[in-house]
Formats: sequence, structure tokens, C-alpha cells
Amino acid sequence: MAAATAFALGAAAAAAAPAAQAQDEPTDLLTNGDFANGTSGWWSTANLTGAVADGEWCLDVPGGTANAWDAIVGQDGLPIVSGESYELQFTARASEDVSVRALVQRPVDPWPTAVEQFPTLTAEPQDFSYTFTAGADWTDGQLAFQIGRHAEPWQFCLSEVKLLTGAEPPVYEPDTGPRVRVNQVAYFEDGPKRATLVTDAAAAVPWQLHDAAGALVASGNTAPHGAESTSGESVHVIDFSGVTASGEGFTITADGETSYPFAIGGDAYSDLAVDAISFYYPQRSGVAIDDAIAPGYGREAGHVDEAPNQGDGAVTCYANACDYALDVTGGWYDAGDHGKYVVNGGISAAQLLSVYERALHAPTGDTARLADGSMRIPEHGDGVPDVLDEARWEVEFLMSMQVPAGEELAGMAHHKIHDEFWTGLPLMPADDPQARYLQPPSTAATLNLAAAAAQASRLFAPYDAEFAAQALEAAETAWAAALAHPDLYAPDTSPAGGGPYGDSKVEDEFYWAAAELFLTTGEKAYEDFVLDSKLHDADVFSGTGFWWGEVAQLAKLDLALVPNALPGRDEVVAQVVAGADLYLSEQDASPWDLGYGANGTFDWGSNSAVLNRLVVVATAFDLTGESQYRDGVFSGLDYILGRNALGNSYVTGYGSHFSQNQHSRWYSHQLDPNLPNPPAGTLSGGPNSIAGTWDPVAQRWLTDCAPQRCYIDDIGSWATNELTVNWNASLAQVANFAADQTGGVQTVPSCEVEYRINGQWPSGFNAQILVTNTGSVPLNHIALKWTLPTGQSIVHSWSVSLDQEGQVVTATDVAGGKALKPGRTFTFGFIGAKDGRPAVAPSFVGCTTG
Ligand code: 9MR
Repeated sequence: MAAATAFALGAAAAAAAPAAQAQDEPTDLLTNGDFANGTSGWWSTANLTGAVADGEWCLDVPGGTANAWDAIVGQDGLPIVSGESYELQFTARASEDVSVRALVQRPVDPWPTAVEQFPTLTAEPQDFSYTFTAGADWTDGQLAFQIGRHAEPWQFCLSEVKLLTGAEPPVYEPDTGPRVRVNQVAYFEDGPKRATLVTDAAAAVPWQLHDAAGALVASGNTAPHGAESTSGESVHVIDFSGVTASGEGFTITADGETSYPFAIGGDAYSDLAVDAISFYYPQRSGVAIDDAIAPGYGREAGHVDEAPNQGDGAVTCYANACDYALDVTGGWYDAGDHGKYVVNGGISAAQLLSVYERALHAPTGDTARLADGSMRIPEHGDGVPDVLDEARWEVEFLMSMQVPAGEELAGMAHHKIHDEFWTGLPLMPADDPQARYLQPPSTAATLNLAAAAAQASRLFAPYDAEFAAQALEAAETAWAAALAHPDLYAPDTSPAGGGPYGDSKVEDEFYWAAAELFLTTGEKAYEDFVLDSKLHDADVFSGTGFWWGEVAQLAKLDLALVPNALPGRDEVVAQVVAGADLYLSEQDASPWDLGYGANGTFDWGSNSAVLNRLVVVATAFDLTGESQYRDGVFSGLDYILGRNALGNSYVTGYGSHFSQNQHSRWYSHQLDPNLPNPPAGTLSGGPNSIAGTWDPVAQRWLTDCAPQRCYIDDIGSWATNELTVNWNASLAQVANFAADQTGGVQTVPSCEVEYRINGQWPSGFNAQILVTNTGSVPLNHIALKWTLPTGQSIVHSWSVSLDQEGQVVTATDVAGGKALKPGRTFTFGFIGAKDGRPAVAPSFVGCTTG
């Protein structure tokens, strides 16, 4: 037994491999597996030549093929019986270290597999053994060794191949680690601190918290909760919120188990905030990834019209549905596939834009964290905050997907562009040989583009007026096109080669796009559309949360946080806060602090759903300053970072036991040791309670699981373990919020600011700002900071000098640069320019002292 242990699953399979207790006498289904009769019974593709010597078949494999299945040896016509367990054995070696694909499948589209493994061969012969249980009856099973996909020619040698019946059924036992489940990354010093103990004990048990040196820091008794349905476990809660110590390497011991270590305090969330956003650069299409910027992830540009790519430079419509071609080079690959999908790209770009927009307007927001030079991206030195640069990469792609002027559907956005057929794994973007096509325009894609481009426009206005204008024009063109074609629905089924992203309910997309266009332009037509939408007064927060198919919440979150003059805006704020209350109540009821899935359903990408709910809770904190919302975000992160039924952190590189084999054609380390795992800060999609109806790995292992356990860190499980641009955007938002709670702008509570708009006229306004020391000690060198609402800029000021960078204004010599005594008020003012909409005050003005 050799390489089988290289796989998480292989290890489990290997543990179960001994066939000693098999009930029936094993039968070998193969013909001439020992090559005693030359190659009789075997076939190979025409590009292979070889010979048998001493019971070993050696074949010369050509270099330069793209797919594993471009060179195959195998046997056909194998009778496979549903429910029967089999053991595939073989010995193999290679002239150099290569990874190959060994599988038993049906050789008919959609190529269902009974077992699929990726052994790494070396010059030394190795024995391999895999057990599997068939899920279907086939008369035409095929054993195949798919040995293509290597740049250089090499030699493959195979011997002693057997496919035996009567094997012991393999079992999958996930490594759930210690039964004391903790946030494996960090608890906040001043936040809630809870762990979950999996135990059958009915009564409370004692727990102890130790520091890294082993000293006892705190102790107490658990609170028994009993059976919990999402995990299928019986659990107790350990609450150590009272602990004030900080540092690394704490552990909790209870019921004879000691947790993985964790930090209290520290800057793990600042790192995570950067990593979650730096995830996007190596997802970029159409550009070479520079290894100096993303170490370990450098690669050739994908889909830039260089063979074998057919390129995205002039893409036509699938099935000749149009007579034009678009240059849709660029954007991000959606996920582990090479497709690019506008609805998902739109929400992802918007959520990254919101990372920045929140930093502008929230009291704890810190734009410095997101500044030019802060992320691992190439666009350093352009003066633009990096997170905006990254979002722009996608927004420009979204704009390129618009139907050109003069065409019948001009201004609509094509729903997606992807390969003609699904490709296999691994496959570097630059090696994809397939033809790619535009799929038909849709109303949903057009409105997602409108929303994201409108948001980009207002955020880029201070940095790049030309791009801001282009983005707004694209958004307004898209809006008009969507109004003209309000029911071009993307179907739930689509040609092979890409995901469907079907959506036949678009009132939420209309509402979101109208809200973003209103926030950017202030125009009455958009305001009216927002106010008239039936979603405006509706509760859009109960239900699943927001995701690419349900976007109304995004409108409400932005209307609540971004300064604007919408009549009745307070009601929107109240709706957001009520939504946060709902999510927190579900979280509070869970012994995992998991505010999701109590109904037993964990959707595809459940981790993103968990995090998007936390985005709502975080926004409630930004709007109210009430600590239960901030604490709710902190404890809500525990589940994602390891306090869960599997003891797994779903963020690569974070925690002691984390997801690292996410489904991806280029982060395919599990399949080919020469390729990397996903970068640190990559979120896995997470448990999917109906995963077993989707992917083959889930079908094999996850058909009978409690929802939280319907997950496997295997690259083949795309329904539970993919990475995507939209899911990482959820992580980016929550991680940046969390980072701001420790390192963000620290304002002085005893410094109160009143921001008055004393007068306004069509093109300007007069603002007066009163700064009062409400404390009992003098405040020295007060500085004020705020963000000018969209459309406003400073003309001139009195009694203070104002610096403006982007939309952020700083007043540095408040009170003449001297101390402001207790009870005293200092007043200054300025004349501002504005566009046609009414002047409104910023969301928040904070004082710092120096
Ligand atoms: O995230 C998508 C999920 O909401 C859908 O239920 C699922 C099935 O249609 O597709 C998911 O999106 C996948 C897309 O279709 C193709 N790229 C990878 C995406 C993540 O798995």
C-alpha cells in the first residue's frame, strides 16, 4: 500500500481495505490483469505504443496533451453491481514522478464514476489498492488509466492489475479532532468566548482553560444542551467569555479531551481580511499571475487567444444565436471551473465594493486597511485602494458582456461565457482547449451588472472620473435594457460546460439595481422605482439570506448605510436591524452559535449563507453601535473557523485543521503534487445537505449525514467543497468588519460632533460642524474624520483646514490645534459643492486626539 494514503479519502479507504472478512469468495473481473497473455483483453488509445515484458506492460506516453483522457489504457464491459464493494489493485511505475487518473466508470456521457483516484507514480514500482462500493448497476463498466495531461513524454508501466469483488465496504470517518470544538483561530479579547463539547454526558462536566505554557487560566462547568439536530450530536456549551487574558496557544480541556489551540486577541483577523481579498488575484482570467505577487501561484495567462486556448478575445454566441463576437477577456474565473458568470460576478464585485464602502461610512471603518498597497495585487502605486482595483477587474469584464449598440438586445448582458463541455481536473486555465461561447442575455445578469457598475461608479468617482462615467453609462444602459426586456429569464438547465445560474424571479434584481443607481445618481426615477417596489416594505430578511439569486437585501443594506436622502430611510434601517435580530435569535438558540440551517437544510455554499447573515448583523452594529451585534458577528465566526460538528476550519490556512482540497482545476494539489492547494484565506463552500444528489464523492460518502456533517474536504466534491468568487466575498466582508473591531479607527467617546447643513442651493451647500468636549479632561489636538456623501466635495472652509482624499475628509487643526476644555464647543464650517440631489450629512463623524 503506497500512494493511497496520500488522499484523505484514500486513507479511509485503505483503513477499510482488508478484504479478509469478505462474505463471498473474491472474483477478479479483469481479463489478463497479470499480462501473462501479452495485452489480450486490454485496449489503449492510438497515441500509445508499448510492449509487455516479465508481466509488466510499459507504454510510451506522448507529451503535450491537455486532458488526462487524451491517453488511456483500459478494459471494457465490466459488470458492476449496485451495493457491491470492490477492490481495485495494481502496481505501477513511471519514468518520472507523474500523477495519473485511475477510475472505474461508465464510458458514456455524463461519465459516472464508481471510483476515481489520482495516484502519483514514481520510478519505483508501487502497489495501489482502492476499495469502493458501486452505486448503480452497469453492464458496461470500464477500468481506465487516464495518463495524458503531461507536457513531456514519459513511460508508464503497469502490472498485477485486479478488480476484485467481495471487498469489505469502505467507510468514511472524518477526522473531527478533539471533541472540544473551538474557534481555532482567535477569540476577541472583549468579545464572547464559547466552545462546544460533543459528549453523551447528561450532567455538566468541568472544563479548564490553559495558556500556552500550560498554566491554568480559568475553569468552570459546561452547560448541557442535549441532542442537536444540525450536527446529529449531543453537546454542551463552554462559556469562557469572562476570560481577559490574551495571547496565542490557549486550549480548553473537558471530558478528557483537549481542544486545538487558539488565540485570544491578536491580529489574525487583519491577516484574514487581507487574504480573503488577495484570493481574487490568482482567480483572474486573461492575465499571467505573477509569482512575485502571489507566491506559489504564478501561472500563465488563461484564455488569451494562445493555443491550446481558443481565447476569450472574440467569443460568439452558442448555437449561432447572434452574429457578433465580444471581447470578454479578463474577469475572474467563477470558481474551480473556467466559466465566467455575470450574476455571480456581479454580486461578488458588489460585495468587494461594499467592503470599501462600509469602511467609508461605518464608525469603525478603516479605509487605511484597504489602501493602495494593502493587498497582494499588481496595481500598487496607482493611488486607488486595492480592494477597488480588484473589484474593477471584474466590473470591466461585466461591462464587456453587454450586447453591442445596434443589436436587438443592445445593453442587455449575456448571462455567462463558458466552455462547450465540462473539462476535467486538473486543467490549468492556459491549457483549456475547448471552444467557449456566450450564453443568451438575461434580465438578471443585466441588472446585476447595472447594480455593480453603479456602485463602482460612485466609489471610483474620486479616483478615476473617466472609468466612473463609463461604469455609470453601462449601468444606465443596462437598466434601460432590462426595463425593455424584463422577462428574459436564465434557465435552470443549460448546455454542458458551465453552471446554469438560472433565475426566473427578478424583482429583487430590479430593486437592487434601482437602489444602487439611486445612491449613485440621486435621480428621481430610481428613487420612485425603489419606493414603488413591493420589496421596499417587505421583509426580505427572513428566509435564506442573500445570495446570487436573492439580492434585495443588498439594496437595503446599502440604502441603510450609504448617506442618502431617500424619504423614509429610517424604515429601511429598522428593517436591517430587525433582520439582524432575527439572525441573532437563531444564533443564540444554537449551541454552536450557528444562526443558520435550524430547519435542517444546508444549501450549496452554506458557509457563504452563514457569513452573509453575519454581514447583516455587522451592518446592524454599524447602524446602531449596539454591542450585541458586534458580539454576534464574533461568535458567528466560530462556526466557520472550527467550532462545528466536523472540527474543521473552512478557511484554508486558518486553524489547526482546515479545508485545503477545494474543487479547482488549478489548485489541484490533491490530484497532482506539483500543483498548489488554494491560497490561504480561501473559503470552502461547506456542508450541503443534499450534496449526495449532486457530486460523485458526495454520493459515495455523504448520503446519510446530519446537515453539518454533509461535507468532505475532497477535490471531487464540488457540491460541498468548491471555492467561488461569491463565497470569498462573504468572507471578505465579515473578516474586514472583524479586523476593524480591533485595529479600526478608535474615536474618543467624550467628543461629540454635530454636523449641520445650514443652507443649500442647486449646486452647493453650507455646513457647520460643532465639536463639544463632553468629558471631564481637556482633549488635545482633536482631529475629525468623515466621508462626504456621493456627489459632494469641499470648496472652502473656515476656522479649520480640511484635507480631502477620495471622499474622506480630515480636519486636523480643530480648536486651533489646541486643547478643547471640558464643556467647551468649537465650531467650524465649509462650503461644499454638490450635484442635483439634496445635501445630506455623512453617516458618521469621528474624533481622534493626538
Ligand atoms: O453556487 C451555485 C449554487 O447556488 C447552485 O445551486 C449550483 C447548482 O446550479 O451551482 C453553484 O454554482 C456553481 C456554478 O454553477 C459553476 N461554477 C461553480 C459554482 C459553485 O459550485
